[in-house]
Amino acid sequence: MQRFKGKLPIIWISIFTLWAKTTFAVFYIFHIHTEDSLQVATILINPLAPLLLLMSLALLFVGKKNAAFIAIAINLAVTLLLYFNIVYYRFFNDFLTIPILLQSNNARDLGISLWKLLEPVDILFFIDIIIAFWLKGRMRAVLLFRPKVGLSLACILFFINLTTAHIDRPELLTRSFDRQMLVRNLGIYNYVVYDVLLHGQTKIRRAAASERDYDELNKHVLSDTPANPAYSSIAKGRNVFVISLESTQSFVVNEYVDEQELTPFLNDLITEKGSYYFDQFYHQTSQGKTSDSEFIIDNSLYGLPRGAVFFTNPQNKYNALPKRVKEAGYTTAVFHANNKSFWNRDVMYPALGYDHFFSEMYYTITKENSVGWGLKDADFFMQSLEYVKKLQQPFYAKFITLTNHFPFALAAKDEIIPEWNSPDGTVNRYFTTVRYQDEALKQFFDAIKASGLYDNSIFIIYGDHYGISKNHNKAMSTFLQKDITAYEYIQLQKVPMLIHVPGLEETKTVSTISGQIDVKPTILNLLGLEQGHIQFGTDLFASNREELIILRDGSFISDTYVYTNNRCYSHRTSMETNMHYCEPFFEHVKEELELSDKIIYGDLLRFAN
Ligand code: GP9
Ligand code: MN
Repeated sequence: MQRFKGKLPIIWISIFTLWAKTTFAVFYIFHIHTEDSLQVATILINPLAPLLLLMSLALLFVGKKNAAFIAIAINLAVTLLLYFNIVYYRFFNDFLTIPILLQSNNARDLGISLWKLLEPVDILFFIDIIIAFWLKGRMRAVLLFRPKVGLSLACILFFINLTTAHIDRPELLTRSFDRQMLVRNLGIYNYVVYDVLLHGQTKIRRAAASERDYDELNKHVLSDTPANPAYSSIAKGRNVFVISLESTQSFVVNEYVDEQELTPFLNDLITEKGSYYFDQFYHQTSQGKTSDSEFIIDNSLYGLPRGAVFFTNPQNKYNALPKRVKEAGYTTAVFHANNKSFWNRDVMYPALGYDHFFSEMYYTITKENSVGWGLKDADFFMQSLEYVKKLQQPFYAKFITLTNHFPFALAAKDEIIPEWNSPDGTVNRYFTTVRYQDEALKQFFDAIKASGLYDNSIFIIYGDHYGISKNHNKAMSTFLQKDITAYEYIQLQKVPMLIHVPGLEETKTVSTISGQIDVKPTILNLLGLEQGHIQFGTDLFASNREELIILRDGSFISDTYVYTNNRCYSHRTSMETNMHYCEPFFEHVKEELELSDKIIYGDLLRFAN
C-alpha cells in the first residue's frame, strides 16, 4: 500500500472521469448524431460547466477539508443521473423528463424489463468511483482547485457552450423541442436543469389555477354557433384519414410554374363529388409549427404564444378529438416517420388520446428512400398503409408528411417538375417538392382505393403552416406579380383544407373565413358526435358562422377587415384603412387568446366533469 501514499488531485480527477463517461455515453450509447466539428466541439465542452459549477459550490459550502468526500459523492450522484438516462434510453430511445418520471405507467414498463437493460460494460461507469473509494483512506487528497476560479471557469464555458449552441441552432430553447438536439447542444446535465425549470414553471401556473377559474370559463359561451344539422352524421362510423401536408400553403393550389401544374391531384380531388374545399382557411400556428397545428386541430384551442404546448403542457387533461372518437369506439393512430421524441410527441399523443404512434422505428428507412428530413412521402404513405390495414375499424388515423419541409430537398429522379428559376433557391425548390408531395398523395389514394378501405372512409387534408417565410417576399412578389404587403403576407397564411367524403353527390368550394381551430367541431359533426363544451372553433359547414379568424400573434381576418402589424386593411379592397375599423375587434381577439392560454397554463379542463 505504501506506494499509493501519494497526493491525489481528486476534484480534477473526478471532473475528468465524469467528463469522459458523459462524452462516451453521448457518442456511443445515445448515438447523438453530429454533422460538423462545431457540433462535436459543443458536445465535448458542454458537460464541463455544470461539473465545475457543482464541484465549486460544494467546496464552498461543505468546506475544502471534505474534498475527497465531495468528489466521490458528486461523482456518484452525477453518474447515477447519467446512468438512469442510459438505461431509460436503451429501452425508450429517449431522455428522461420530469413528466416521464412522474408517469407511473412509464416506470412500470421500465420496471419489468429493467434487468434486461443492464449490460456488463456498465460497470465501467462506476469503476472510477469504486477505485476512488478504495484509495480514499490510502491517499491524501490535494485540492489544486480553487472554487472561485472553478466558478468563473464554469461561467466562461457555459457562455461558450451557449454561443456554439446558438450558432448551430438559433432559438434552441423556444423553437426546438427535439430532445436529441437539446442534449447535443446543451449537454445532458444542462438539459436536466432546463427540464426541471420548465417543469417548475408549468407546475406553478397550474397550482395557481382553481376550479373557480373553470367556472369563470363557463360564463364565456364558447362555440355558441350550432353545427350544421344537414352535415351531421354524414360520415358516421367511417374511418377517418387526417392528412397533414407539410408546409403547404393555399397559393400553390390551382397554380402553375412555367406551365407546370403544381398540385394536379389535389386540384382534381377538389372538383370531385363528395369534396368540400375551404379556400379561406388559415393556419394559426406559432413557434410550435407542425405540433401547433396538431394541437389546434385536435383541441380547438389556440397554441401558446411562446414555446409549444406539446412541450410545455403534455401532462394536462385534454378533451381532444382522438379521445372523443376513441370513446365512440374508434381506434386512434398517428403515422409520422420521425423520431418519436421529436416535439415531445411520444409524451403528448397519449394525452390527446392516440393509442398508437407509428414513429420512425416502425419504418424501413434507407439511403434510397429518404431525403432531407427522412423517409420520402411516397414511401411513408405506402409503408404506413400496411399498418393501417391491420388497424381495427373504424379508425381515426393521422398522417404527417415530411418531404415538403425546408430545405425542400429532393433527389433528381424524384423531380416531376424542374425547380423554378428565380434567384431564390428556397422558393425554386419549394415548387418542386410541393409537386412531389402531390404525387405521393395521389399514390396514397390509389393504394387506399385498392385496399378496399376507400368507400367507408372520409379524408381531411390540410396544410400545417407556411413553408415560405417573410424572408422570401421578394421571390414571392415576382411569382405572384404583386407587392407582398403585410396584407398580402396574411393572405399567404392560407393553407389548403379539403374534406372528401366518398359517395356523396355534392361538390362545393366554401369561402367562409375559417381556420385550423374549426376542424375539431367539423369532424365531430360529420361523425355525428356531440360538440365539445370548451372549444374556440365552429363547424366549417355551420350557417351564420362568425367570420373571424384570429392568428396567434393577434392578427385577425374578418370578412370585412384584416388586422396585422399594427395596421388595418379593408378585406374587400386589400388597401390600408383607418384603424378605427379594426378597433372594435381588439377586445374580443385579446380575450379569446387569453382565455385559451388560461385553459392551458392552468390545466383547467381537469375541472370539467
Ligand atoms: C417533424 C415535423 C416537421 O417531425 O414536425 O417539423 P416542423 O418544423 O414543421 O414543425
Ligand atoms: Mn411542419
